Amino acid sequence: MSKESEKQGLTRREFLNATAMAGVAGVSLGGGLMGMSPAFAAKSASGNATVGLGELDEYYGFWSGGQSGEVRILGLPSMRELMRIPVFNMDSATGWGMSNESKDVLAGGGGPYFNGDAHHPHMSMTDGRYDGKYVFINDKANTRVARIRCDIMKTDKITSIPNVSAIHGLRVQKAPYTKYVFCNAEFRIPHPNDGRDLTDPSKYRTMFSAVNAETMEVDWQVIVDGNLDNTDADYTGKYACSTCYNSEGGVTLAESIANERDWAVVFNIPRIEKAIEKGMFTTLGDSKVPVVDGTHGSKYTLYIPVPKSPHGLNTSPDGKYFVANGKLSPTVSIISISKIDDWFAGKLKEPRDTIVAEPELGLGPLHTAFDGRGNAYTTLFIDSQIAKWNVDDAIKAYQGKKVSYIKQKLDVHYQPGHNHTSMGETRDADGKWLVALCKFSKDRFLPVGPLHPENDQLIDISGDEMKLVHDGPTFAEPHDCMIVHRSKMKPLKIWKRDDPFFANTTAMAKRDGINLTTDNKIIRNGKKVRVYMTSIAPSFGITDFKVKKGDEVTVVITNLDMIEDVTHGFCVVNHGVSIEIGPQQTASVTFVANRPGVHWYYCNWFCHALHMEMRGRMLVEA
Ligand code: K7E
Ligand code: CUA
Repeated sequence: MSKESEKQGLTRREFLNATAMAGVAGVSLGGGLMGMSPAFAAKSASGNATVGLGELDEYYGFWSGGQSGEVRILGLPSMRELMRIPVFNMDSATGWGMSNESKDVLAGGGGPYFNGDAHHPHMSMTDGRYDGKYVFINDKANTRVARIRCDIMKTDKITSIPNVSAIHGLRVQKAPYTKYVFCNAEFRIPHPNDGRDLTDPSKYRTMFSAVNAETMEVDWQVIVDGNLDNTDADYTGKYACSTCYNSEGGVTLAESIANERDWAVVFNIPRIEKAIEKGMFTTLGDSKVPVVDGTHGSKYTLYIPVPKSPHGLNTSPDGKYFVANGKLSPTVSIISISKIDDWFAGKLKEPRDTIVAEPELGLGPLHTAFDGRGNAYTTLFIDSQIAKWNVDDAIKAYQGKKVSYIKQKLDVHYQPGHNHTSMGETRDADGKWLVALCKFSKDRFLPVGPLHPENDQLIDISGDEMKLVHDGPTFAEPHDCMIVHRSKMKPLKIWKRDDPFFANTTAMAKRDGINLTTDNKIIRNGKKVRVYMTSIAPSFGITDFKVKKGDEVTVVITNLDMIEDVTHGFCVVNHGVSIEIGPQQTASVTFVANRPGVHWYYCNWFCHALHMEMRGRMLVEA
């Protein structure tokens, strides 16, 4: 052990002690945390997971960026932020929303929109295990679903979901492979929403949608009662289950919370698929997506009454249970998946016969994560705690046996929403780390104005006791995250020349007779000018080009550098033009040259000692 790590170890112990003390004294953790060691020194309390300077993390964490519309990659356990992936937002650094390639992706989602509200990132799976291929994420704000390619860590598809409003809950089909991405639309609207039934909420409906993971088209939709919230899938491919509030069908708050119980709704995927195969579906308005009626009493769904306004829905990694989190009720409802089989086989009397336990955990249970050793970890929004409890013990207690199922309650920072365990939504749940995403940071960090950061906390769950090991601010508003072992990931270090991400641009070059890796040429076509150039540090293949005022200019750049991390940029001063061009990538941007004069363009990604000199002139004739 080096002097430095010894010192960090000591600070760690002091920190843990301070936390334990603060736990007794309520939740005023301030002083004890101020002196904690830097984030990169996060260390498991069992002493086996230090990430030293220059060492690589064991896990990739994918964080949703909430209202920022992006996805972030953190290394765990260090909690170092590694990358931001623009998805629904515009991004000045990478030119997302400016480059033609990103505009093509964004166009798939309708719009134009410049905002997103990204809550739930989830990776594609095979046999209930992460496959490292895609991450899918919802946009509640503009009713969209996006896909990120994990080899290049860029968004490659965005789909606008028809017939519904506000996609919230999102999860993937876990087995046999991710054929579908399941998406819950939250708000109820008239069907179709074309101006009819405006003031008749009894006609409003929402739907559960299955997006095809490869084509990103909506394969089918299911009409439901109530408002859909969160969702998860089982480990056989047969079921998805969604929490559902507002069984009343109300439009005001009071109307929506009148009933004592709402539902967890189970979708029978094979039955829905069979109905669609047989043509037993309708369509709505202009949409061609097959729609089946899964409202109360339908053979496609099962409505299980649970305490009102349930929120998170989580499948245990042994594949046995769906857990619906109570939110307004201090309980979670444990639903047996084999009893769902029994229900659909006609063997049960009441939908609630599928519930095998309803343990009381504390105030405001929102989301539950699992460690693969039979324990569950539930965020208590109101208590600002994580409750660790044992699933089997909770079931025994429900059967009347005298066992205490709560193992520990850990104070976390104010109002935790989601939590997530390492590999915890897969068969590989390894019970090492738990992240709590807290909505407030209050006085925890240097004040930065009325808008405060939020607070991510990392908890070591490898031992018998949960131990808080990291506490760090984060920008608006990570709803959720997902923790993937690095062995599952194979990101590229430089682009492949035939990458489909820029296939449209390559096709355009081909039509223009251009060889992208050798040619530096200007093609004119009336008022359209296409400037093809290469780049190799520290110069652009074309250092000046002339256009006329009002010309529509498309600049296409191919970065010939083969060296990892030598990214160039292309920025035209006073034109709102800025794009990223990674090694071996082709990227393009189109703009109107509407001001006569000399306009310099420059490389805005540091690439070379002569990076400042990597520039050229656009000469615009009056
Ligand atoms: Cu609980 Cu959108 Cu998953 Cu917020 S959701 S916390
Ligand atoms: Cu190229 Cu900086």
